[in-house]
Amino acid sequence: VPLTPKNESWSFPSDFWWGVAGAAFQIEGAAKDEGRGPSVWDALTRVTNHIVDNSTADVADNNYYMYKEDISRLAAQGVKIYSFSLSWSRILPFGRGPVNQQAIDHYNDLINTCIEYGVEPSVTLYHWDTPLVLQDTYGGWLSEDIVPDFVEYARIAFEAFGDRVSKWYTVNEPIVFCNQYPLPAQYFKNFTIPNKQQPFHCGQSVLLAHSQAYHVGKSILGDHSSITYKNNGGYKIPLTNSSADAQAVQRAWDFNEGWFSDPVYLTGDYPESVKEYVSGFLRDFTDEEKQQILGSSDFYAHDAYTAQFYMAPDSGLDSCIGNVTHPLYPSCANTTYTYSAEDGGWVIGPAADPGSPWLHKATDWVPAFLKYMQDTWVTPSPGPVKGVAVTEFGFAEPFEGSKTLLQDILYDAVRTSYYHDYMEAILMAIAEGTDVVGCLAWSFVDNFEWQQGYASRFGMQYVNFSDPALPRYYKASFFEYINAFKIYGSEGGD
Ligand code: PNW
Repeated sequence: VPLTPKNESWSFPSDFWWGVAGAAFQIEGAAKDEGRGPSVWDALTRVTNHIVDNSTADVADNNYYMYKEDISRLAAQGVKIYSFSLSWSRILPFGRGPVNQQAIDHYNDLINTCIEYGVEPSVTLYHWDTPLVLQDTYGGWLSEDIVPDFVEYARIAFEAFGDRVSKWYTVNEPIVFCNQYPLPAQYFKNFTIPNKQQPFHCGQSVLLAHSQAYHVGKSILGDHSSITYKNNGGYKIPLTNSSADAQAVQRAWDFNEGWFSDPVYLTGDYPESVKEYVSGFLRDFTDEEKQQILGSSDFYAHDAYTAQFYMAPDSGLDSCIGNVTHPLYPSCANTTYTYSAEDGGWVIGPAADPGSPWLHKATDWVPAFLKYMQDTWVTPSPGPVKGVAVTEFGFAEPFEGSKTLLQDILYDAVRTSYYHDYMEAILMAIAEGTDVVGCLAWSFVDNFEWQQGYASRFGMQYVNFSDPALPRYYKASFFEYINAFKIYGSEGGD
């Protein structure tokens, strides 16, 4: 049989951008070095049993010192974009006030190293590591006092790095870090806001801070830049075709994505269902604020890992809102989470590592998911929004942590098939007319996976955390990901 090198109906558009992502707290280490101040996550790693393996990120991947090696290993594979986050408490150890020049020097060198190696640097300003002092002083994101502090931090970063960085993200997944409120009881000051209201106060501060930072960024960077924030959540599938389940799905979109996307892309304000829920405890946005929020994004960025089934709970559609059973659940919505291999005629694939029960290999759903985001927030937006980007996607190989042979660890068959199928799904979506503009794989190395510590691994490179040298090794999934662009990209194979 003659070889057909690729599916002829699929290809990445020539301006499709792609790369890999990581985040400061999860990889940097050097927690007390070169003037870095503590963040809330340094504190959370000291709360007994808050992290499953009671580990800290004091060293993590030691990327603060190994960034040159890390960047060269990405360049060696032909990776186009390296997306990383800045540590706010490294740049501003007290959250505001004096700038730590060593941090600016560090990130300058990191960015310059990327450019030397032909890798485009891309920056997220905030990936969950609030300077601890701001949490203690006014409750972090629970208070609107954070807005001017965040905007000033953003201005400092745009001015320092904006000449070399053109793709910026203000905040990573407000759905996740806002639903982490309330933080562990008694640990931080009690700010007297009832638990179920806290996520919405956080979300309000986020929308104000993001949108103001967006406008400051545009005025500094100009129009060649793009700035957005990263939303998060799975594709939502009704468990049955009942109207109650359809309503539950809509509520879930509203209380997850719509909570942040409707204001930014559609109306300047929350979805009606959210407005109704928060009325009485959250102030309304002013008209000027709505104007500032609407249109504060250049493309739709979504961390689109997975899909979930939703159904109407017996206890009523509002019963799950604000019910945070696990701080990393993105959703306070009215959902019952089912993940049988087959349900309602729809398939959701194997679960990831037991430490990440929210994550299933639901790649069959990706074309519908991407089209949903385009049809719901991109196309109807009054402003110019350049398509949908998958700014994180990845998988925790089941039981990878219990493997002992390096050769078995590096053969990450489930993660590899996840990337294989996911890249096909993106190509299919593009062929069907969805404007998918780029993607970033999570993550380029094993790292500190928040409450899972080092017990859950998302890396396309293995890191041996018991060796002080922290050696990196490419896993099979890394090659699988790269191959998609060699086969279907405009740059050709090699
Ligand atoms: C992302 N969910 O979080 C984060 O941005 C990363 O820092 C993290 O390491 C990565 O995913 C893997 O967990 C998510 O419940 C948290 O759907 C929760 C969900 C998705 C992503």
